[in-house]
Amino acid sequence: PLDVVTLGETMVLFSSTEHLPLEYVHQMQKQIGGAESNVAIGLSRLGLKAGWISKLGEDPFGRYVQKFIRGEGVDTSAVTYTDRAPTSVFFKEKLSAEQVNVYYYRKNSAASLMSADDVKGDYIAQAKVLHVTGITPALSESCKEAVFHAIQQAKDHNLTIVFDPNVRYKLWDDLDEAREVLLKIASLADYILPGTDEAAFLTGEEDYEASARKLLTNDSQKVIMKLGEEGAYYHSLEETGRVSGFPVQQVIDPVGAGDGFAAGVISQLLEGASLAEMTEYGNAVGAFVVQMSGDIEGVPTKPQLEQFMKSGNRKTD
Ligand code: KDG
Repeated sequence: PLDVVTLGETMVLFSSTEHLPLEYVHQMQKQIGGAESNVAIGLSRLGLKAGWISKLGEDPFGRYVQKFIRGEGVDTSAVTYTDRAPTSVFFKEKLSAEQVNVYYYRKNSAASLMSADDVKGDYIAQAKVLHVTGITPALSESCKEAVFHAIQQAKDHNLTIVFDPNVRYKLWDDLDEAREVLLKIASLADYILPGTDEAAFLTGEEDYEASARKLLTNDSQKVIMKLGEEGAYYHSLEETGRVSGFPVQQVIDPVGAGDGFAAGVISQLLEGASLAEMTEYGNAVGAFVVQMSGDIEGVPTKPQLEQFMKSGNRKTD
């Protein structure tokens, strides 16, 4: 049995090791990155069993991605391979610690060929939580169908659905379509985890409390909104609140913080914790991740996380 199932594309990531524009970088570090596998790996480090559904190219990078993710303890038995398209890659340009750009080489990738057929009901039924992001439906029509099929399977088998909008403007040709698709998924989710700018994009509402309210389309839904270093804000029909962020000594690489946040939230959701506790854990894992290079290299194990949370030097308002 699994605790959590997620689906999406993971790419080989080439990351520059110096603060330079990419055209001047000579050496790069080979890692992997993919929002959904980042969450699965995060959950695995926190002691939970996560499964990741995807499609990889029948090539060395495909094997590298699967071995890496499996090596982190994530179940990859639902991953399939194709020889019709390659495993995708992306490059991370670091101009400074906070200023990071990504360049994708992922059009017509192996993962973009994923379809509803790749999402098996029996596999989803093993888990308690389905995690989806707004990246997967942007990859192709068949990937979008795969996401909606996964959501339907999750509903049929009573899983809790967690949705991170992860708006990637570079991946959508039409932003109105993006908004429509992401709002549709949000309306089907139990937990929605946007950033403030994503919530503003989706609702047209700049004020974050108002946009959280607007994202709720039924009484049982909950929004946990990331406020960056300020922490996060939770909103449900019964309660709202803000949980301040954890202090970070030095930001090394902000990419992956949102995925760490999702892993922290989901780990507590599975423990039956309160919305405030879920938010607290999300903040803590997010703060941990930004202090190391790479999307997932900085995700803590459970003892590391608890030690960090106990150390206590919290930011005050
Ligand atoms: O959240 C981090 C992701 O953005 C990164 O790993 C790459 O999955 C990725 C994407 O599509 O942007």
